Amino acid sequence: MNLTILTYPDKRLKQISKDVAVFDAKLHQLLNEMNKVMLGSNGIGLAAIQVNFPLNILILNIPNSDGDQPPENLMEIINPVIIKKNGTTSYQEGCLSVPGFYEDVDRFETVSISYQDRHGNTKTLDADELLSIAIQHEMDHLAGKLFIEKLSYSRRKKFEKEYKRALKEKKEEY
Ligand code: Y12
Ligand code: CO
Repeated sequence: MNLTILTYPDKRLKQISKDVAVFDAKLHQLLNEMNKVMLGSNGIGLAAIQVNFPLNILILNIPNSDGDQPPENLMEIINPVIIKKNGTTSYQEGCLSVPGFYEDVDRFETVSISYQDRHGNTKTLDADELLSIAIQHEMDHLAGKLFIEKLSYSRRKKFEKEYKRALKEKKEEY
């Protein structure tokens, strides 16, 4: 399995992901490979659609206070559903599928989700702070949405201009 991260404006990122029905060795291999790609790219969260698997899977490894991401902090979240949400907050988000661009995005302050683990066991999780934001960011990917779609008209325009210029400069490097 050689996973590569899809980047904006790749249309495949717009696909709506489907629930995982089979919790087998193939799923475990995908989760393991996603973790390698995420950590290898300095990411803290990744949805399966970002590596072209339109399945309701997201992984997270929120860095601890030393900035480390030990394996025991890895969270594998399959078929998530938000069951409770509260408050509002704003955070400067980044995305491995939109490299080099960070913007403030409004989110719910806390969310509770129900999900399944890699063995199909159903669990619930109450999330706040960065974990809550990361879950909402990754769940948007599962719905085919990127964080840039939540920007105001003027910020989105600014993004498109800057991103296009960065892509052009990158092309000219080769
Ligand atoms: C809060 C907000 C957003 C999330 C979603 C997960 N986002 C990431 O993991 C983003 C990582 C990221 C890493 C990058 O690469 C490096 O820093 C080397 C990057 O690339 C550049 O900026 C060039 C962009 C994004 C969770 C919590
Ligand atoms: Co993202």
